[in-house]
Amino acid sequence: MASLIEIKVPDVGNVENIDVVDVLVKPGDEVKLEQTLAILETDKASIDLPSSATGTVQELFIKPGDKVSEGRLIATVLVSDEAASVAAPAEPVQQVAAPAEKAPEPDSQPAVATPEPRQEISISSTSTHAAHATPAVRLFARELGVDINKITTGSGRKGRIVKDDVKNFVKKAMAEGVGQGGSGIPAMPAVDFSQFGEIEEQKLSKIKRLTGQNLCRVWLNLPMVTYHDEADITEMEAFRVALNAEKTKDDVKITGLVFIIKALVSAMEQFPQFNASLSADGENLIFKKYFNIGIAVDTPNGLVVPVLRDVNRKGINELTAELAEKSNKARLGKLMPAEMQGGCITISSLGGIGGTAFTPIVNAPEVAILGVTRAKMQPVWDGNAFVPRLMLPLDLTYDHRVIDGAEGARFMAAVKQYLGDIRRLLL
Ligand code: CAO
Repeated sequence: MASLIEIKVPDVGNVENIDVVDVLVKPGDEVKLEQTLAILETDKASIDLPSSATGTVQELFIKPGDKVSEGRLIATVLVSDEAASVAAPAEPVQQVAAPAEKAPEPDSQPAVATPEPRQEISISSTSTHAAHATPAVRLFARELGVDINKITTGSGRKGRIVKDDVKNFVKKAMAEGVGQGGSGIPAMPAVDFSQFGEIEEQKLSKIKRLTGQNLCRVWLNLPMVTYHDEADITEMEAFRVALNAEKTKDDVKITGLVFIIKALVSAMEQFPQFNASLSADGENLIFKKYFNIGIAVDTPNGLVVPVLRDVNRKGINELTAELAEKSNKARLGKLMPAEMQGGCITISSLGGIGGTAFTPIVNAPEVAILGVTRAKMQPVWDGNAFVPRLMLPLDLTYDHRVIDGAEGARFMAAVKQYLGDIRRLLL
C-alpha cells in the first residue's frame, strides 16, 4: 500500500509571496527523507524545503519564478506505508542573508507518518543542477559577474554554495587566464605539440602570469584606439647630446625618454581628461591633480611598471637619476609594490630596441598609454627642399569611452609640439 502526500508551503513566518528560486526535483524522482526539494527566497533569507518522507514525486504544481505563500500546494509524493512509518517531521532550513537578522522560526509541519495526506514542503523544477545559495551569496556572485549555476559544488552544509566557493571560482577562472574565455569567448583548444617534434615546457614566471591576466582583462573591457604620429626631435636630440657631453663618465646619461616624460606631462596639464580614470561604475570621470608616469620596463622575469611621481615638479636631471634607479631596481626584481602604484599614464618605450609602430595596451584604470619606437633620420619637405630631420614615432592608445578621436589627435599634436621645441616645456 502507498499513500499520496500533499506537500504545501509551511508557515515560514508571516511572509507572503515568497520567490521560488529553484526546484530540484521532477515528477518520477525518488526523494529521500531530508532531501532538499526546492529553494525559496525572501529578501532576507533563502529557505531550503527538505522532504519529510522517502517516496516518489507524483506531480509538481510550481516552477522557478512563481511566488508562493503559506498553504500553497506544491507537490504530491507517493509514499509507501513502510517509508511513511519512518518519516520524520520536516523543517525548512533557513539561511539568513547578511546583515544577520533573526530568522523567522518556521512552524514544524506534521510528519508524513500516516496514510493521511499531510502538509509538507517542496517545489519542483525542470532544472537538474541549480545553485544552492543564500541571497547574500547570490548577490555577491552577481556583483562579481559570476553565473552561480556554474559552481557545481558548494562547501557549505548540504553542498550549499558559500562566499568562499564564489571567490575560489573567480580565482580559478583568473588562473586559467587568457584562453579560458571570459564574456562567452570559446576556450582555446589544447594542442599536443609533441606530435610535431621535440618540445620543452617551462612554467611562466609569476609576473608574466599576472601581467597576462591583467592585459586580458583590459583587452576585454576597454574599447581601445591607437593613433600614430611622428615628432621631429632633431633639436631635442642635439640638446640631449650637448648635455651628455658635459657629464663625466660616471654620471647617468640622459636618454630621450626623459624629455618624452616631460612633454607628456605638459600635454596632460593641457588636456586633463588624459589624467583621469573612469569610476568603477563607469558613471563618473575622476580627474587627478598629480602627475605620476608609469614606465614599462623589460626585465628577465617579464614586464614591470615603476611609477615616477610628481613629474611636473621635477627637472630633467632628477628624472634621469630616478628613471635609472627605478629601472635598475626593476631589473633586479627589487621594486616594492608601492613603487608600481598610482600611475596616471604609462609610457612603453621600445626605442632602444627598434620598431616603427605598435599598439600598446592601456594600463587601466589609466585612460591612455604612449608607445615609443626608434627615432630615425628622414628626409622631410620643409616647403622648399627635403631636409634631414630626426623623426620619433609615437603611438597613443586611449580608452575611447573617455577620449574622443579628435581629442586623441589634439593631445598627440601637443606632445609633438613640446618635443619639437622643448623650450615650450618652460611655459
Ligand atoms: N630612438 C632611438 N634611440 C633610442 C630611443 C628611440 N626612441 N630610445 C632609446 N634609444 C637609445 C638610447 O638613447 C640609448 O642609446 P645609447 O646606448 O647610445 O645611449 C639606447 O637606445 C638604450 O636606451 P635604453 O632603452 O636603455 O634607455 P631608455 O631611457 O630609452 O629606456 C627603459 C629605458 C627602462 C624604458 C628601457 O630600457 C626598457 O626597458 N624598454 C623596454 C620597455 C618595454 O618592454 N616595453 C614594452 C611594453 S609592452 O607594451
